[in-house]
Amino acid sequence: MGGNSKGTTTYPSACPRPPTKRLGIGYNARLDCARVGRVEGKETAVSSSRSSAPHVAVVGVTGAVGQEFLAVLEQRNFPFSNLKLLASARSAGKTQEFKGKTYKIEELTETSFKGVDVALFSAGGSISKKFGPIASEAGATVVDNSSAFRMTENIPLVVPEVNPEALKGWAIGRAAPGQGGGGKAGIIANPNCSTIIMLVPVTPLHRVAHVKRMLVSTYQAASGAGYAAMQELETQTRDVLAGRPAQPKIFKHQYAFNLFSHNSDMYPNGYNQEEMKMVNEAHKIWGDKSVHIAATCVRVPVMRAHAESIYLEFAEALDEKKARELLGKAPGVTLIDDRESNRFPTPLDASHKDDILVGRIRQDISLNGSGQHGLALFVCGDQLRKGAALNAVQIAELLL
Ligand code: 2RA
Repeated sequence: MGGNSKGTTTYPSACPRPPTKRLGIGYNARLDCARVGRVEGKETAVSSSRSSAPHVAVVGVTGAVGQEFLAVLEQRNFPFSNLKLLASARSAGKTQEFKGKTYKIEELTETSFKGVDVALFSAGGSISKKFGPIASEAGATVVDNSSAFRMTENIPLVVPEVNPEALKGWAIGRAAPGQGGGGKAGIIANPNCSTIIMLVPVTPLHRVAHVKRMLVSTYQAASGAGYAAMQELETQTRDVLAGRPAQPKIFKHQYAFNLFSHNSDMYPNGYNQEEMKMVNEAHKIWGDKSVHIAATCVRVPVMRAHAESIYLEFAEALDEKKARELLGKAPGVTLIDDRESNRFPTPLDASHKDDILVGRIRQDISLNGSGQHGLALFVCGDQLRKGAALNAVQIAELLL
């Protein structure tokens, strides 16, 4: 997809295949795909079917994802008539530049959402739990980046390239029922970063050959734990290089020159919360609990893009040539798969990019001669962009 700064939208060269019945999807893939843009270093504009541009609020604007929301809104030229920047009392009164204008950051309160059409939340689960329903009651459509509502029934959990049909009939703010419009409104959940980064490249393969089993290992960047974790990585790296002891504050372990099992809570089954998010969210997004999924999530000393090693077992034959062809035209995916020069995706390549980078596409040789079908991939995606802010803004674009 491409666009220009004059407010027109061009269609992507590669829209998703109309999904198969197996995924239970029946939607206008071409129309939905038109809303899912790629930045590719230039400003991408999205045309709107609304008569007036929405009043937008960003909740948690001083955080790492909050700042990325602003970058993405600006780069994609997201239409807005009014912009409200909300944060905790601590940040209220500070200023923020956006599109050449200076905005005053306001304290998030119960009256913050009067007149707001779309509210992008990234201020943690407890803030979302309290203020998400308040914003929605006030008439805003909420796109929530926390885990507060992801597994709640009737709350859509959406990756625009994967299940845009989950938003069929939804509308932004004042186009919602009770607001003079006929669309559905309320809270929409943005999936966990690791889930998004996994499903964008895996879904085009799933649609063709049906994933029976998926094993994934993540290599997760500091950004997933927020600004403080990014600072901790930098400070510890400097300290260790200067011969000073590393002082863990955010994480229990030394972060610089180390890696450790993901910092989320452990469950009695031996998996941590992040790992179970990948399983449960993938089942909800695909609308298919029969796919067997297991994850191992690891925090690595990388600043802002996650990597994942993904192993897929398919119901039907899918060779690496066909997989490369499918991924080469999948929206939101860039192939970097050059065996000759040993060039494959890296977190640095993926940083500040919209697409998920995919490479190391190879047949599972352990299944040779068994009649079973397996492929391995290595993917990298910017956790703050497609893993968080970009995906949320793309969701809002689907509703314009
Ligand atoms: C992480 N789950 O730990 C987070 C980001 N959403 O990387």
